[in-house]
Amino acid sequence: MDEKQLRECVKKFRLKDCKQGDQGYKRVLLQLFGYTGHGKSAFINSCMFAINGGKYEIHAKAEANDGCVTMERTAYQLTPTLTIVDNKGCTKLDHMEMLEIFAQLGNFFPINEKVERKENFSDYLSRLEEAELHPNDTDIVVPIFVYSAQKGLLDQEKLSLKSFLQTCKDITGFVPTVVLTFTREFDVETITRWKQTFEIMGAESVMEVENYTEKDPIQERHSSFLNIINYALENVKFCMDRPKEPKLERIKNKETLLKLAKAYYTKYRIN
Ligand SMILES: Nc1nc2c(ncn2[C@@H]2O[C@H](COP(=O)(O)OP(=O)(O)OP(=O)(O)O)[C@@H](O)[C@H]2O)c(=O)[nH]1
Ligand SMILES: [Mg+2]
Repeated sequence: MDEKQLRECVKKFRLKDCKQGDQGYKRVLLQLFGYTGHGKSAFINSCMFAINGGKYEIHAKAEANDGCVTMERTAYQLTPTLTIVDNKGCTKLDHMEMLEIFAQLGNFFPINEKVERKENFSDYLSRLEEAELHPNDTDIVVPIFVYSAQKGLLDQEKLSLKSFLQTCKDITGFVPTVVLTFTREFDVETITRWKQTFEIMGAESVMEVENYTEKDPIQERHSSFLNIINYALENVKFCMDRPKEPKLERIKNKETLLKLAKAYYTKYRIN
């Protein structure tokens, strides 16, 4: 598809047009996550530019990382059906930060609200319980892992990322798409090596982009962003071919999160 067709597909996508209808879902959330500074917010600005055209604008601001005691999920509507969600990046992507992401992917933590958190099991538990006051089971969450090609991965990190990506899949039903950023300065061989690295870790789709930035908003490369969004929507269409039970999925996810959190906090004896 050319750029115009891709844009049209993205803009026209509606859940009710899926084979079995919307099955109780109202919107698709593209939930971004990854390390701080790897280009999540720039990716959102780039997607908005690619969809809406016009002039490049900053919607999602780069935030200074303050040690992550305050977490925020910020939503940006791309189309009537599609919303992209930013989060504050991880510094180490350790178990604590992974638990936070799992809860975001399960849509247990609120959007557009600041959340003060403490690093202990009872706090995590009470935040999960609080989520039940306003249970949100009408979003399909599609995970997108943003990673900078300028960085490197140790073998130990590859191992933990592998099981991390698998759990992201267990929660959402989708293997996270890996969006490789900062790719301009690298040759095809390097990008191919990155793709293989992530494929070994279980990724099914690794897509490279050079985000638009304030310094470089000019040379148009909308298709690379539209392709990623369209790929996410194709995956949603595919999974919506099967009968879905949003409420049951939420219960199953809560059990998964509780099990993971309990195992983690017991191991480190943080109650
Ligand atoms: N050259 C280049 N610069 C980029 C790219 N993506 C992001 N940047 C720049 O890198 C810096 C960090 O990008 P952000 O989008 O703020 O990173 P983030 O992942 O949102 O970081 P946190 O909000 O801290 O988690 C900004 O100055 C961006 O303009 C890219 O693909 N290429
Ligand atoms: Mg950001």
